[in-house]
Amino acid sequence: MIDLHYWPTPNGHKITLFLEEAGVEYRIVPVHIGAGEQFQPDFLRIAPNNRMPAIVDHEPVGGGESISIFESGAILLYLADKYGQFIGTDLRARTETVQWLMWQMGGLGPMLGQNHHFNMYAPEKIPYAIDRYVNETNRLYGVLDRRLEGRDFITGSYSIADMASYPWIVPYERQGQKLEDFPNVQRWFEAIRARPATVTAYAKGAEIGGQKLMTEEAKKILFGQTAKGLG
Ligand SMILES: N[C@@H](CCC(=O)N[C@@H](CS)C(=O)NCC(=O)O)C(=O)O
Repeated sequence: MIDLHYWPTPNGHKITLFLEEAGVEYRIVPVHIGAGEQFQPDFLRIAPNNRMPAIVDHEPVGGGESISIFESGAILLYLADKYGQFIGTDLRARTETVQWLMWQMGGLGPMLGQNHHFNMYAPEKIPYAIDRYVNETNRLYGVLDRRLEGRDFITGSYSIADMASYPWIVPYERQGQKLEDFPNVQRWFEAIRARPATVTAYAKGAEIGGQKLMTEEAKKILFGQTAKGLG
């Protein structure tokens, strides 16, 4: 049994996409990040970066104590290795999956996250910051579109690289992008959206909390953090 510490955001959805595809038994432990639950000591013990998702695997391969993991890319790799699915098996194919997973973790996720921040949440509209991240989003969509030319999925067959990337494309309108400008991304997006596991993963997310409007209280918690804690 796997405990998934989760809130329905793009990084959270990555993990339910995997668990639903693989048919793994898991239990969702909600971490209401807008209410500050990511600062609970029990959660910080498994996720010291005060960010979800995190998992605890109570039945690791080979037995022994439970293993806890934070960082969605590390979780996807762990699960892909454990269940032997959604990752290339020979050296070249595995390296390709890992490289595109890291592209999502180091580029697509952080840049689109800043796009959301400056477009939707920043108290002042700073044109330089908005342009910077909308343009970078556009560039990254272009990279993904070229990669998907002649391929059904990022590495050929459906993998953890797709599961990491898809949830970040879901809010494409809020990111100032049009899918028609990226026909390969559009085809890929529709194909993943129609997968039964994707439908179930997002339905479970909606049951937990959905994408509620960000309250002023939540903004203070999420955007006022320093090394000393909340500002
Ligand atoms: N690099 C991390 C990022 C996770 C992340 O940013 N999670 C956000 C929600 S999408 C969060 O938990 N935020 C809580 C906070 O900002 O305090 C990962 O991929 O797991």
